[in-house]
Amino acid sequence: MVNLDLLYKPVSKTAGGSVGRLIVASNRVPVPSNSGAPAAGGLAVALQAALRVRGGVWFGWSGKTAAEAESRDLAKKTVGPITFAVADLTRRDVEEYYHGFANRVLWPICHYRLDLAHMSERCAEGYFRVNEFFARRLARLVAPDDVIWIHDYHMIPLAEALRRQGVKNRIGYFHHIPWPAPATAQALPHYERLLRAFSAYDVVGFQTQPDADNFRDCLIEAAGAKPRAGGRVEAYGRSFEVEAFPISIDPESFALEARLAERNSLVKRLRASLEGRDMIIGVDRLDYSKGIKHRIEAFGAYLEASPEAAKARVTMLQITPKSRSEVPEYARIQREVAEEVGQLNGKFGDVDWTPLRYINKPLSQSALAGLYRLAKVGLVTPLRDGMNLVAKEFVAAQPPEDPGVLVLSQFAGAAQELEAALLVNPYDIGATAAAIARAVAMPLGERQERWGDLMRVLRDNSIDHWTRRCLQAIAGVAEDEAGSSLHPAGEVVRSGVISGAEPWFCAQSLPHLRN
Ligand code: GDG
Repeated sequence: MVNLDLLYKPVSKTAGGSVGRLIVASNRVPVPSNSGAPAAGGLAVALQAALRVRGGVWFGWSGKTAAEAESRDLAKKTVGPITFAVADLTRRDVEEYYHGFANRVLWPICHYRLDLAHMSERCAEGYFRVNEFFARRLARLVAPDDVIWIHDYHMIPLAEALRRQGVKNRIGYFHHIPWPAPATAQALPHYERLLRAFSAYDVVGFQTQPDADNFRDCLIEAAGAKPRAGGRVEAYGRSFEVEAFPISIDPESFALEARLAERNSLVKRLRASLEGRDMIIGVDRLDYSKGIKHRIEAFGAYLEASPEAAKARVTMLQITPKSRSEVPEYARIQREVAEEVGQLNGKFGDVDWTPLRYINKPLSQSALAGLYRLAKVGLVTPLRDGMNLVAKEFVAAQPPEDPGVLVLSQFAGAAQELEAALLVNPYDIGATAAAIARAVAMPLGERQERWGDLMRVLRDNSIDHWTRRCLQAIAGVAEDEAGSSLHPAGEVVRSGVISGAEPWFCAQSLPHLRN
């Protein structure tokens, strides 16, 4: 078992020898419940471990609305060395910043779905306004030595807004979703304003190297940025690091959870109901980026092409908790997927066989781990995904003596690492159907070999490793000590003025952290 306290021991000390706290900011904050139930999900657990060791604050939106947000106090809860501090937003803020710009502009465009982007100047202004509001609230909590780590696309302008409040600390950002190539990214409203906002960070992290490269290309094309050694770029008068940090899970504890879940009553019920038939599993939030409709079509094509599969009554279980139902594009995909499920079952089903079992409610992580372990095939076929942790969880949950096979979209960030999966183009229904057939029929030896390779990747880059790498980079002590001492936090390269609130800031204007 990894000793998290050792992993997250502070990596930086200031000249005076004091050690800064960690401040995490994300759209949603896992404020512990009064029951004392632990945070669910690997990322929340890992961030809390880091916060526990250094002490610190987790800041974000409360998920609640209030008639007047500005005058309200932050709701705070302190558990040991961690303070959870959350702010309410007004209904208009939520509409414009969250549903409007974050979920109807940034999310679709970063997932290459320009056709689903809903441009609105009102929502764009709301997005920047709410980030200013967050910055005013957060700046009051920041002490000089603190290190700040901001998560995800809801909060891109937060560092820039903090700098305007005079915050000079080291600030890092992690983008959990893809960053598209310039030709697509240019469709973002306020494109250059967003790019400039990134330059207020000391480190900007992406899931994969192609994402980091895309981002760097955007800076070069739009701002004449200059790439420098050690992954640094100079843009908008500032030098900062752009790096790939592929997020992961804790494979050992997930494997343990899956083993223990064999005793879970839901898992037992499913096993009994399968009566020895092979099961294929899909687990996704109900989101158009996850490729659920294409996947159902591919399962249908597989059943069509493999009469033996229909005879063997191979069964697919698709677990799909609803998400963002207030956004019209999500309400539509909800209807469309339900219709596809009905059609498939109508076409292939029998009085004693429902080929596709479709569940809209969320299950416990333990049940999920146990279900992955029961499945012969994990079907993870997003049309585009920053990483996709389901792919990694499926691998970790497999029994080594009889592992299932991962069929993985080439457009998931996870495909960059999980090369031993069966990689597919999810738009190619025939090819995905063929990959399902190959996975179901794969001999034990090949399954074990592929699984061994996949597990090695997970063990080499666990969530703890990811957290430590990110924090070291943000603290500016990892690979590029010289670079960071040349350009400490807040330094303006060309003007030579060391201040986080210099004119370039004034010239323009984080299942789990988000839903
Ligand atoms: C974003 C990026 C990136 C799902 N259903 C249930 C449930 N889940 C859990 C899974 C997994 C998580 O939700 C989903 O994570 P993903 O990575 O697959 O996808 P997003 O939610 O889109 O996350 C993504 C991620 O951020 C991290 O950086 O990988 O690319 O889009 O952990 O297990 N958990 C429970 N019940 C469910 O029914 N308990």
